[in-house]
Amino acid sequence: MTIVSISLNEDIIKDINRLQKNLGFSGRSEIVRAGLRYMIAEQKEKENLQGEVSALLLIIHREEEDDQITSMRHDYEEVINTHLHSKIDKDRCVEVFLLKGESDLIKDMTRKFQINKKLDHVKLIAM
Ligand code: NI
Repeated sequence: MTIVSISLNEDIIKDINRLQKNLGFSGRSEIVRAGLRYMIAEQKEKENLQGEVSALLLIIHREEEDDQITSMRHDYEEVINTHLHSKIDKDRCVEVFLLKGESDLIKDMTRKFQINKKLDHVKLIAM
């Protein structure tokens, strides 16, 4: 195995420690490996999407990012069948997009939301 050093902030360290305790991982390296395997599997699943597809995109974000979503969604109107936006609690919202159309556009939309650091959780589910 190759040793790689990474920088993590305090919040992530806390989350890792919690995961280690709750899920019974033997160490931090094991958690990081599991997380990366998960991300690689997700990415492969996405890469396998081809042609016309149906998918669900789930986003959880802080309320103040509402405008961000509204401006981003305009580029993808042609694949958005249904868009549901609802408040979860005092300062968080959930967005559900039912998508149908060209897989490249759906993958592009997912990627744009996923690389946006202001959004807490972005998940694409292929149907
Ligand atoms: Ni909202």
